[in-house]
Amino acid sequence: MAYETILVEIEDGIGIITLNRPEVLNALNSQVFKELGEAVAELNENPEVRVLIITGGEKVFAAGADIKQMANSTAVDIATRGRPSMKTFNTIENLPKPVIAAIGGYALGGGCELSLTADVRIAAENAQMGLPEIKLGILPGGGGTQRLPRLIGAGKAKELIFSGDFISAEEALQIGLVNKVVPTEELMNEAKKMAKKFASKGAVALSLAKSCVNEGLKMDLESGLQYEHKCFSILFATEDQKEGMQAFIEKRRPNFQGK
Ligand code: DAK
Repeated sequence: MAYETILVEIEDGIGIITLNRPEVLNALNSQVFKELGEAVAELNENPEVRVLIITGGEKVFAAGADIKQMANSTAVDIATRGRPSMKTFNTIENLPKPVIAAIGGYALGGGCELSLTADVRIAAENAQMGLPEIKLGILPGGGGTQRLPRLIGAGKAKELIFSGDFISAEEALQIGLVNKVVPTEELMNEAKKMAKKFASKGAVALSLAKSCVNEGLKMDLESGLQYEHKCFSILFATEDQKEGMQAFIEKRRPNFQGK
């Protein structure tokens, strides 16, 4: 499919989506949300693609939702037209394939919230992250008040949300907002390296492991453990489980087929 606001490539089983509105620091307008949702769904359908990377390249991830597009919206507009963007974020979060956000430069507001929908965040040394919505008289409405405290705890999340401050990649690492910080020019190589490591594993096990963590976070411990046990049992009906354990016994690398 042809897109105007994003670039989509497939490289060695990795689907790479690059936000592409550099003139406005990759601000997320309704077209970006729409195209992003479509691209993610398309890559999900493609059996060749085992892991996704979402990035804006080394210079800027995304400086948030498009303020110029949002400025004159009414409450009714937001309540009704905001749904496709929420849907895109939810689709990414619940995608059965691992998603890595590769963050260079600004990841602010909706940009930061987009990165929160990924499973893993890799930040370049030049990354600056934050939720500056409060400075615009609004609050983080793309999941920031919900996903951020679940990731880094309520206290730190409230500090970021109430102040609107930007934090450096190192600070983001310290508070657990990102998984690792890498030299800026190495951002995509590092993201691809991690993606390849994930891609070499069994797709069904990856998908169910992701589901266990995501769904488990919504449950009490006992229910989560029950859910995990069901998913664990299901994996014993896969060829990948047989292959993984046989490969261990035969002292060779497993060749997972995602079946
Ligand atoms: N929207 C529109 N344009 C933006 C933009 C944005 N978020 N960020 C930057 N730009 C544009 C600038 O207007 C400028 O365009 P021209 O003036 O050249 O036409 C160009 O990008 C370059 O920006 P600057 O000249 O400002 O560049 P600087 O290096 O001086 O400053 C900056 C960089 C990132 C510090 C600054 O641009 C900035 O503060 N940007 C705004 C950051 C921000 O407040 N972001 C939060 C936006 S609110 C939802 C989903 C998501 C959301 C809400 C609901 N639902 C699911 C319902 C999200 C809301 C938000 O993100």
